[in-house]
Amino acid sequence: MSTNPNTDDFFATVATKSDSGALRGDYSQADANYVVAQNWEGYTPAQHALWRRLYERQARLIPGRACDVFIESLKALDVSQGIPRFDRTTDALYKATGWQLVAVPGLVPDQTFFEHLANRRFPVTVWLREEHEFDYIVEPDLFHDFFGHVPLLFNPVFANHLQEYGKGGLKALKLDGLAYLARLYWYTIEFGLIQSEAGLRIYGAGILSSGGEVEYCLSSDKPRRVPFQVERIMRTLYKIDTYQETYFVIRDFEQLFNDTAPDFTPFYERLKQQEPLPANALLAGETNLAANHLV
Ligand code: HBI
Ligand code: FE
Repeated sequence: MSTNPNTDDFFATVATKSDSGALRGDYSQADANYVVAQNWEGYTPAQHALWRRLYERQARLIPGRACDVFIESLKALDVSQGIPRFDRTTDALYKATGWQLVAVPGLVPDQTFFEHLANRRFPVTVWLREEHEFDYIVEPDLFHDFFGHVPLLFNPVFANHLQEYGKGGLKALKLDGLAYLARLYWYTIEFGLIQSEAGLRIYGAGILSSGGEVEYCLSSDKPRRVPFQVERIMRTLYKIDTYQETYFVIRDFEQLFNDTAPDFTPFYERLKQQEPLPANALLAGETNLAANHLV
């Protein structure tokens, strides 16, 4: 299978987490950092066509819903016509913010994932979902990783934040705080909303790569929309198989960067003494921000 020393542990962990008990990617060619060659030439015309359809659907949904920097960066990336070449994107990205894309077979161990981020490398899965998964997929695939995550890496404040998150992840592993930091990632990088003068906007990659949640998260009256607060987020459980029950809203990317700058050691100590909050909690004194009611 693989030559990585920690592979067996990793596969054992994944087996307990995923329905199929297995990872989909081919890990046999991965190096010690789980990096592989993208092998762009290997994608079939049908896979490029599927990418174009995924892209078209999402691109149609995001005007007035995604934050401006996402929309502008996506346009500049010019990847509407087929599966992008990671090396070409890296050329542009490295110039903009010093980040690189690395190709990975799929999910990688937490430690590896954080080491990449801490070194300004973003792991992008090489395989694309299949036709029958057009609307919904559990594991991150190429479309989620690239379309959802890469555009914001062109924003310097966000790019710096994600590197700090990677360093924080390595620290959290030592402090037994991973569960708390993973909640922060989930409710920001994956499912975060941001305030704008024109109303709420999306910056979370899990939403931006989803066919249904783009509209739901902004317009539905069902979920809560709560001002961003780090320790509150770290206490809050999340759902992985339904739309989110709560979204947390940042004022701007500076807030995300600044509020996550402190040493989380005391946070973790306090959190370990507390019960987690359910995904739909609304605390006393907390504002539930109104939906956008877009038309
Ligand atoms: N691997 N490829 C990949 N992508 C992820 O988002 C990812 C991962 N491994 C671990 C991981 N995420 C988690 O540690 C974080 O989401 C907290
Ligand atoms: Fe993701």
